[in-house]
Amino acid sequence: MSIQWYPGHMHKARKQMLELLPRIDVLVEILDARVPHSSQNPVIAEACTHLPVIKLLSKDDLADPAMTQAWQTHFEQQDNTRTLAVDLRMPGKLKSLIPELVRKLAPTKAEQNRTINVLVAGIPNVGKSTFINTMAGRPAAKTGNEPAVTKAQQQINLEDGVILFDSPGMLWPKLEHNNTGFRLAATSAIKNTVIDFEDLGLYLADYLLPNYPEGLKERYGLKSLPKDSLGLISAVCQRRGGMKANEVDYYKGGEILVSDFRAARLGRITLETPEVIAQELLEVEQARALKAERDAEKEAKKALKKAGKRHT
Ligand SMILES: Nc1nc2c(ncn2[C@@H]2O[C@H](COP(=O)(O)OP(=O)(O)OP(=O)(O)O)[C@@H](O)[C@H]2O)c(=O)[nH]1
Ligand SMILES: [Mg+2]
Repeated sequence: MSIQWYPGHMHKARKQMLELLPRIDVLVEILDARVPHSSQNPVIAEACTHLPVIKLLSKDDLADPAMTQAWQTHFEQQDNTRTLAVDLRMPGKLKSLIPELVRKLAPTKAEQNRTINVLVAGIPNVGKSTFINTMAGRPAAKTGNEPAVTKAQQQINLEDGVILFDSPGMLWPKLEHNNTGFRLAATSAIKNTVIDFEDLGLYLADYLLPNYPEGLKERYGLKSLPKDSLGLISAVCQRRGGMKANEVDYYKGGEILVSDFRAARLGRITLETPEVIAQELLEVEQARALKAERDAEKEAKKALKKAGKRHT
């Protein structure tokens, strides 16, 4: 199964972002620390290559700390890129650090005491509006634990000569690797109504069994773990009310597992590593090359057929 979600308002948001870009000095790209690569929107990355970027890894409180460190090291190898891993709901270091970092990344404007315009962008539900509110110190933007809460651009003036532009969460028209769709669905970037929780539950079970066994054992009171994903979902159903007429309800079991993951009841978990992503990018490249080859063959056949017709 492949998950896709690209409603019309995201297309509109993309257009609005492109219109705003000439005024922007710094990009704050918010990524979900549980899926730091899968939550990077290639459309935003491509449009903003000319801008210095602060990658904020949000929901740090839910992610595996060792993996977050690995991802920060990975991202900081890129030019003009700083990273911070944070719980965006907590003002803590954010309130002083962000204006300071922004000024460092836009030194000319900072020296001339001119206003610095910052675009806050990212996929749905990643914490853009929460970040704006934390920085503003008041509930200036609407937030909510579901994707597509913000529908239009909004700007907030901070006292330090920095303007933050909030924007609607954006995905892109095609999620090329199936795992990207699963990871975005698991972390609530995709609307629940387009998710098949049976498939998503099995995907998550497959990943968690070898990578985070202790959290599963503890949450579901298991002395040893089942050998595969079907076995895990079955155990979840038996222990957490997912049986229907004495049969395992895999859809319900998937919903329970996903909900426990989302609330960090299985521990702090990250769903991807830089190494796994490097492998998946290769797979995407190979799939693209294969498709290009097939398309070329089809075109060649069509051309041959046309030429044949002309000669008869
Ligand atoms: N645990 C945790 N929750 C967070 C964090 N940041 C945001 N949230 C929660 O995530 C949910 C989504 O936050 P929003 O700020 O509305 O996300 P958004 O990116 O503006 O979402 P859209 O406008 O729908 O694109 C809310 O329930 C927030 O409370 C964080 O760092 N940790
Ligand atoms: Mg929002």
